[in-house]
Amino acid sequence: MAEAFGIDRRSLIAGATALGAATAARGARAQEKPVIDERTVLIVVDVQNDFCPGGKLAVPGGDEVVPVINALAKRFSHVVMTQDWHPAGHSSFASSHPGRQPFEMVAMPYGQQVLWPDHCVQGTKGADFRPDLDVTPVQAIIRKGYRKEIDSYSGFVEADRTTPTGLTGYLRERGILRTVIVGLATDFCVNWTAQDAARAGFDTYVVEDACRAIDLEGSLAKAWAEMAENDVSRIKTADLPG
Ligand code: VGL
Ligand code: ZN
Repeated sequence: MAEAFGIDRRSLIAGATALGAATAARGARAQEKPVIDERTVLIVVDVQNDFCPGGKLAVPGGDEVVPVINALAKRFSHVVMTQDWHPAGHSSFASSHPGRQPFEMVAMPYGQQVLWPDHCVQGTKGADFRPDLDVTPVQAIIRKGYRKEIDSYSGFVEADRTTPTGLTGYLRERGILRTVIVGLATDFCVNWTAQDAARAGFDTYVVEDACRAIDLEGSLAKAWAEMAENDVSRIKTADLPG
């Protein structure tokens, strides 16, 4: 029933969009499938060594997204990547909180924070993009999580929910209306990046087979539910035009 309602609402708002709004406004529902044109950007989230098998915060199957993303990126004229980029001793690391273990929660001034194993430390191999990831088509790399006291899952706004990374302005200046989001991890950085993209007014799509999840205690199902509630469309690579 919820799905039937979702489709209904989507087509209603798609109709309203066709009638008027030239720019994607908050609340404007993305169409079922995106076009890939001069106003569409591919955002590749955190495809870094530490999030792949053998890395410090390995996402199961994380490396499997690489060939999928390499093929996809060739079809976009705008490609941006995000890079998790923490200083040593970052406040999201369990090692910075005596007596605490990775994957426990801790209260930060900006809210609840998962504590992670040390990962993506600036200048280390773990923070590098996967060597087989084709970075040739990439026009901009947005680094995030570089402030010691604030984490940033999102490529748009840090975890305090107020500090912008500059990505919204960059995409707006380039005339972007649609974002297609892929990478690691579905339930954390992809999720937050996608919700913020939609909130910023971009029609937003997450390509599920070009993502992999950490899935901590149901976080993946929760992430998909939150994304759906916040106007993020879930698609597959096969839904994209060739
Ligand atoms: C991420 C946890 C910590 C991610 C980054 O890229 O999803 N997850 N830092
Ligand atoms: Zn991180």
